[in-house]
Amino acid sequence: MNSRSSAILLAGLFGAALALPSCKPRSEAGAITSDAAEKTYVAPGKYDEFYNFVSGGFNGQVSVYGLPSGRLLKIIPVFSVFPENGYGYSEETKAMLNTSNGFVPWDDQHHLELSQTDGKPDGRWLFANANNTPRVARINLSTFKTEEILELPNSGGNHSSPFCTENTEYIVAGTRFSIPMGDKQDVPINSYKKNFHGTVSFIKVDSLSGRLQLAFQILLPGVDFDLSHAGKGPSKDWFFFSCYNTEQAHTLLEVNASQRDKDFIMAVNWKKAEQYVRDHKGALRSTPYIHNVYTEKTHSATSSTETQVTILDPTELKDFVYFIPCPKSPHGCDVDPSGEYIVGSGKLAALIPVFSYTKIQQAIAGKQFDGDYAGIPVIKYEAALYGEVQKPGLGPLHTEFDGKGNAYTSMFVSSEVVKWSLKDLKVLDRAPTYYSVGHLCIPGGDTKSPYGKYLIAYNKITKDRYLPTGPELAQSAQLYDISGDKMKMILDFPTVGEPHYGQALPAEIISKNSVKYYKIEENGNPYVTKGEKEAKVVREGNKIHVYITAIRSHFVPDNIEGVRLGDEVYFHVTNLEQDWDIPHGFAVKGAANSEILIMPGETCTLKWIPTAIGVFPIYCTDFCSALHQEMQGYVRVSPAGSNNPLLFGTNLADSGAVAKK
Ligand code: RUQ
Ligand code: CUA
Repeated sequence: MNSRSSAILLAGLFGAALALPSCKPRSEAGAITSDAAEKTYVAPGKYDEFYNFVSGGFNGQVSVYGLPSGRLLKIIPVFSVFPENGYGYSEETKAMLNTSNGFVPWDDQHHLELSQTDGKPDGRWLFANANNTPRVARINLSTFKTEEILELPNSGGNHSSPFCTENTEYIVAGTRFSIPMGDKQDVPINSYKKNFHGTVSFIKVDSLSGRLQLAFQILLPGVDFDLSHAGKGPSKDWFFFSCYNTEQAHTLLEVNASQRDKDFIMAVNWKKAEQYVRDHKGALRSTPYIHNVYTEKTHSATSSTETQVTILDPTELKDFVYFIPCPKSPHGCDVDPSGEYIVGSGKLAALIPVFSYTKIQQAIAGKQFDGDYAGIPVIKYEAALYGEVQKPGLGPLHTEFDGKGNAYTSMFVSSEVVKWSLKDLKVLDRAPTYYSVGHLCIPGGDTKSPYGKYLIAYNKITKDRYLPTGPELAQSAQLYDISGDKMKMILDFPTVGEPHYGQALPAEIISKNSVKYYKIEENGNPYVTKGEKEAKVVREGNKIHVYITAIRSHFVPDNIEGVRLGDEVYFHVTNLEQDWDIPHGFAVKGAANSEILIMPGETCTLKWIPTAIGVFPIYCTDFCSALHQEMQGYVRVSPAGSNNPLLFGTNLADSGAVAKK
């Protein structure tokens, strides 16, 4: 069989899992153990042991589950607007979704990484990638809010992201799609080989504030960068990226990007790259990209435009980028807790190659190269290889580690998790998944210190696992107890969006720092109202600013008159509560906007452009007290030329609104 027909065959096999229900493992009944309920039951009022952060895929959000119960605790809006709390709809948060393409209300969120100190999750931040419009986000884990989104220039999509170095010095991003860049962008698609390039970006994370800054990009040949992980311990100065389409195909990649026997894992010495940047060896390229930052000082976000990026060219600057051949379109690129082993998972490969960091260093020192690829040295496969896991299963995708010398690889095509030993690369156990597993997560499973008690499989196909819900079924995760020799499935739980990667850590690392409310005296929002006496309505031309307060169970003011057709009304709602778990909501009838949900001590603004004359109800959307249904009021809208004066108040006269000034 030539390599082309074997590629087609394997591609067919890969696709077959989608087409046939036959991927259903036979031993389904035996897959669940009798003590499963006991192991996953978290009694009412008791807390889960772990937080599990799971990417939302095409919903653009991050969801938070408790483990082992699988209970959904929260959806954190990140790259998509979220009417549930007004993210992307309120004036304070709209700026978070600005990009150089304008306001982008959605993205495709695949991977998450917890910030680390000395290679362990420290519970400070969670980073998220956007695969569509290339961006990375930082979520603050004391508030569970997205605090920062940085766009990536010179990039056609960002998949191999946002993995971090062991002290969160950098997070990375890589182009999934190579594209023409710079001043030559309007080119024929079939000039791919000549004109298309990829980049990987290193984003510096400020160790105190978490602030992101695009430190440098590495200019690379036009291939597809897929996944990545940083080294650790001895390999901590290196970053490893998987790449496919080294064929440089631009059409029917299914066939045309499966031609070569091996694609690459790319090894980058980021310490050396950092030194090159310090020595001004990079080229400054002008390119606009947007940086959005949210601060709790003002409870609002601002956008700024960055204009320059430093580009390092590894065909000119030597000894910091190398390619390592890796069989058949590698996807996962995972580094074991010791930092010695780098596991590449070729989607179409019938084995799993494990590379040795020590051997890679020896190969570089001894110049054991197999020529170069687009000017970048290619290390000899055998020179970098520690060994191969033979016959692991079909369609290996991702590997996590338990910290006890074992690795766990997901097998998409054969729908199973395969446990193998890092020492002798022998397969130790297999457990079926339902069905077609993508990523895996062991709490801390990509760090120096995994908490190797549970493994979660995030599956692509649900089929018959839950009650049918029409053509679209719930997405699915499965929880395994991996504390013994054999993996035991103990829970199925549906997830929202499409789960790709997840991260988990012991709950107390985060729960002890959780913010309960914001101090009203520290609220620096320019439109804050710190007490009911300060509530007011101000006209500035056709803009009406309503400084309105919310506290159980009324608004001040709750009757407003004098608004005219043609006005823009801004309701700046301050929640005066100083107590945990008492948000108030705010909505106006007919507003082309979502409601907003205002946390205690916070100010949020809803913009409303009335489209008709009449009296419009306003009300609280969150059932906050016994008299929540009474938490309401009215805004009167008069014709454009009306002389009705601005009147506002709450309970000041029985005739309704009363002028304050
Ligand atoms: S993906 S299922 Cu990380 Cu986007 Cu592998
Ligand atoms: Cu405030 Cu309901």
